[in-house]
Amino acid sequence: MIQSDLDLFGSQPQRLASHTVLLPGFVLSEVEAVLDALRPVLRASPFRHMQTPGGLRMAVALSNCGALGWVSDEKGYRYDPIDPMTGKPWPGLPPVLFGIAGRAAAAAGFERFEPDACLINHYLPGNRLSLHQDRDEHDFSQPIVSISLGLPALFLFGGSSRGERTQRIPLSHGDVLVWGGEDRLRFHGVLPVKPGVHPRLGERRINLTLRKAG
Ligand code: MD3
Ligand code: FE
Repeated sequence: MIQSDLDLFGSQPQRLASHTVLLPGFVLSEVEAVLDALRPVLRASPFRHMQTPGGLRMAVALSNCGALGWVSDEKGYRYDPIDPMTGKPWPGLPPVLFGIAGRAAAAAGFERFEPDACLINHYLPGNRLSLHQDRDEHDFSQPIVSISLGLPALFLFGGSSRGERTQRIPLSHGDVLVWGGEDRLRFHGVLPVKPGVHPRLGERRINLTLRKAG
């Protein structure tokens, strides 16, 4: 098989830091199953723009599935079992996402990852996510698994303090990124998504982050 064929199906895992692994194209063969699973989730709990505790509207729209969902409002950031938009529990975590998360985590060296939350971010061209840490989860010993779909993006991979230099890492449709251990609390963000049309998802980027929140 020639190299360009290999790239179509994803190349070898890339270790970006001691406990951070990029799995290029890890979900490419399962994208349709993932999209089929997301459709009913997003019908029940549609994308919405949340407010930051400072009163700003987040540019990135989001939803959740799983026992817990990440929410933000004037009172702060937290995980909540209830979708504030519907007053009902978040849709269940689709088995296909639970399965991918476990296999990706294991491929990156984290055994027995059992996520209970999946944050679904929706980016339009121009949308960015400013530098932050993910620290609303209960147990930082558990990794996070991220699945990127649609338009590509450059994610910013920083250090354990905000001021440290950041690396820019491209994330493409079908890529999975796993980070844990001493990388779990690194600052990170996403640069503004460049205008474009993805052949399957159109003018958007969707990122799923599977977490053990509770
Ligand atoms: C964490 N999402 O939802 S995931 C988030 O693409 C979030 O929507 C981004 O950050 C997104 O909280 C990024 C990928 C990511 C990449 C590198 C990291 C998360 C990371 C490095 C350290 C810690
Ligand atoms: Fe994050």
